[in-house]
Amino acid sequence: MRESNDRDGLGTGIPESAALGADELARYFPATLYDFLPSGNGYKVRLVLALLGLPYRYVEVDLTVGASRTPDFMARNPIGKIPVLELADGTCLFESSAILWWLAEGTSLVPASRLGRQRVLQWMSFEQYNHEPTIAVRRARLLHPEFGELTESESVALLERGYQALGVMDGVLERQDFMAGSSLSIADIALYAYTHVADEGGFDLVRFRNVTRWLDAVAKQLPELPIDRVPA
Ligand SMILES: N[C@@H](CCC(=O)N[C@@H](CS)C(=O)NCC(=O)O)C(=O)O
Repeated sequence: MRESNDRDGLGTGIPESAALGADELARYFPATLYDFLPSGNGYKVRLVLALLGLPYRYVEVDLTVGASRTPDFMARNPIGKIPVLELADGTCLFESSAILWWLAEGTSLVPASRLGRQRVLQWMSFEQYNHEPTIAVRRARLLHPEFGELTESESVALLERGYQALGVMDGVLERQDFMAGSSLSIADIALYAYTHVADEGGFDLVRFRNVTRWLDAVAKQLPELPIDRVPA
């Protein structure tokens, strides 16, 4: 049985446009996204920008040669990581969850209720602490051995912890259609980014039937933008 939590104020349907006001759109867009195409963290931002129809220029930062650690890049993000969304007035936003929140606030992708917002943040925190450090890291190290080859014990530990994270998601999605409730939110987009390519990290999703159903449901609501395609 699925749990409906409409009472939590989660909206229904996809926003047709950003909730940013006309003055904010004029001040902040077009923006520039500093990104690395295989990155799920960057992909989350690409998806939300496309979903909200926000204009931006895409700049590839080649992480395989350490391009996010140059003084020029570190002036945009002192942590030295993509994605960075540089707004038209020069303001730089970093940390994918925080960028998503800034972009989507006021649309149905961020619930209006206090409890709904807590749920979105709780699953975005889970994504950053339990999901991304296992599934994304295993995928990155397999796709790009230049980031450092995995030892056998690292490989086994990442697989085990990644499967644990997928198991948690599968249990939640047994009871409800989306991670934070009954409709799509930025928590789903954050978790979709690396889950939909988990096979590239050696994860077999077949046994997670709720996760695979959810992947299809999320994909149906997203723009046609594969992770390996440079945005137009
Ligand atoms: N918590 C950050 C993580 C960002 C992150 O780990 N970016 C990676 C690529 S996915 C990166 O830029 N690595 C380059 C480096 O550390 O030098 C977020 O969600 O934005």
